[in-house]
Amino acid sequence: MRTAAIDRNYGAAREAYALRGVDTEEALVTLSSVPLSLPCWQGDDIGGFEKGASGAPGGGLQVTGGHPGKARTIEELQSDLETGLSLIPGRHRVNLHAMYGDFRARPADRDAVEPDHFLPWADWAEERGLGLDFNATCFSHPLAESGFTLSHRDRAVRGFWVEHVRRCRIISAFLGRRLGSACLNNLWIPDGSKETPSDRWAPRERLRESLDAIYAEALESELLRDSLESKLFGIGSESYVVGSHEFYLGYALSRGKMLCLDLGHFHPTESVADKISSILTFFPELALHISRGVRWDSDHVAVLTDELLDLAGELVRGGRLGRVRLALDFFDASLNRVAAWVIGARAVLQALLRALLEPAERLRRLEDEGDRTAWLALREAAKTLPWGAVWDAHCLRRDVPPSDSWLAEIRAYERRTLSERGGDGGS
Ligand code: RNT
Ligand code: ZN
Repeated sequence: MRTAAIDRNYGAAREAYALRGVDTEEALVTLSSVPLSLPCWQGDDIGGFEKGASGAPGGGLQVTGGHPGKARTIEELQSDLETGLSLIPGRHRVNLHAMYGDFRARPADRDAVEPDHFLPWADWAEERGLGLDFNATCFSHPLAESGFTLSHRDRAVRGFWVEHVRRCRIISAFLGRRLGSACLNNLWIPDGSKETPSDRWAPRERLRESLDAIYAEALESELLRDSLESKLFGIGSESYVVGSHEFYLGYALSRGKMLCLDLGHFHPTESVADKISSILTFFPELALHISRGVRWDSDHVAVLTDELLDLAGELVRGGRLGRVRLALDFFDASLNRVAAWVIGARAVLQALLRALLEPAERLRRLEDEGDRTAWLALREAAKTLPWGAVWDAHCLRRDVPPSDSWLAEIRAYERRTLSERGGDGGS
């Protein structure tokens, strides 16, 4: 669309919102300040760069599709991320996993990873003014094949994973310091079983001990934050997951850690949006993994669903946007992987924009007055307000293509770069 048309449409939209008591300019200032953390693992189907990596992540994580052009090296992944980031309005972050270090000169098993393995990422992020977040990789490894890691019955196996996660915190602290931006060190483990175990207690007791050993080191600071991600079930852990929501709720609250809620890690009809006000009543902050489960925790690319709108509304209405860390978590190999980042991130930003443009004050007043009829009428009317015109204007101001015109740049990148890599990553 022409710039002039976008300007014109925006002018009309601005007026339409003003009539409802909404300042679109203010909404755009807030929107511009929200960072999203992009999952590096969407770029290579959670393959990672370790020597001898099998290619399948395990731990119940399943990536489907074989679109050509998968990133095979750090440099390729960085180039893909740069392309994706250039098409998403705002300043964002990249979420790394321990398996994405540079192990070419100094191979290391998981219990030997060090900050040096992540220097190419730190240098790259520093040069581009990006923040980095980090995750321990407790899957895709022979010692995770039993389905248990930090709660494994064998002390030696537990010790291996404790050492891995302990080191991941050191790496996160390094990245946070180096970039001057708090690195979120998130922990998710696959531990669980296909059948209901006779003993649900012992693995949870062991997980608590392992976590206490990991967090014993007082590394947490303004530049390192720890979060723990629960799960309901996984492929191979259908009946029992050691790190359940209740487990981490108790652990995090008692230890001063942050919770991470993944949209795919609850019963399909359970609302994560509804949990936020309960959690933030007791916790200072909350981390979110924005994912889209289809029938199960399938990690589809985020799109503008009612669920996402509801979540964004909850964060914005409560004025709690500053207390959440938003990360995307999906992996889809059935489409252009760079486009997946762009589609997912733009959807999350659009959901936030729609929430920021809600006639919130009026709705709240009607609710307080108990006028349910007017409240519902206004809420429905607000859905038809021209938020798309505000979005397009935002894109132009932030120097990214509006609407779906960003796709042309992805296609050009695909022709120029991705096609050189061959089918299914060329390997
Ligand atoms: C798995 C969790 C976890 C992973 C990433 C790759 O169910 O959602 O966050 O997706 O660590
Ligand atoms: Zn997740």
